[in-house]
Amino acid sequence: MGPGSDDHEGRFELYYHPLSPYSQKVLVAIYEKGLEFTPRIVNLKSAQERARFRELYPMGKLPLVVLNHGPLIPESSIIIEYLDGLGGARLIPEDAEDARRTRFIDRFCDNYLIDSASILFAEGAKAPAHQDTSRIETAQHQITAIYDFLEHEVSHRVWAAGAEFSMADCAAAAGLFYASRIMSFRDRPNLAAYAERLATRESVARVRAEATPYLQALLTRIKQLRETA
Ligand SMILES: N[C@@H](CCC(=O)N[C@@H](CS)C(=O)NCC(=O)O)C(=O)O
Repeated sequence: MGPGSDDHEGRFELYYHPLSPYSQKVLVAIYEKGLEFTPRIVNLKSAQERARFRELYPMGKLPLVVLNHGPLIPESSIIIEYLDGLGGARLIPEDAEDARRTRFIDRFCDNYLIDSASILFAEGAKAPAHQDTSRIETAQHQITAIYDFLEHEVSHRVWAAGAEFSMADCAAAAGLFYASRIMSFRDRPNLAAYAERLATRESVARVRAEATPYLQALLTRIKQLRETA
């Protein structure tokens, strides 16, 4: 199961990049469900690829699902809702209250964790003289608040939104992959244990293993740029 080269009825294309956190969130969902898909890696740093991708989807945001003879499906959470309809273990529970909690933690991880971690990562890639300190401080405060919130949530749950792995964990895994490299979980034992459960989950481990060569290449490039700055 997983990436394949032949398009056929029912298979969807996924435009993504292994380093993009929102792409990672959707890949975790796909691997959880064991769905077949046709991978289309897009490097948005290439002006040519970015322009070509914007012709397909004017917002130019990854990930994007494209169906055979069907509509475009952008937005990671909406993609996961779509994937839930295809079968496999549910990532958005049927029970209304469980679904509400799952969607809330998913939004929370997207809007605050992933976005703040992305800001810290982007600022960290700049030479110190070019870093925006107030942007960094705001993102650090957000991540501190998120860590505290998650520490409480996973003190009484195995997964972020309940007993079963859900869309909330897909989003948390993507955010924590980056945030934990920049800010430690210091004095938050429940969050540290949850992060360890995520890291050993097959779907998450696979997504991270696929991202690792890209991450290493990026870190090497950042180091070289900073040395020559
Ligand atoms: N709300 C969107 C966010 C997607 C997003 O921001 N993707 C990033 C990559 S992780 C992107 O495409 N950035 C390129 C850009 O903003 O130009 C989702 O959940 O899919």
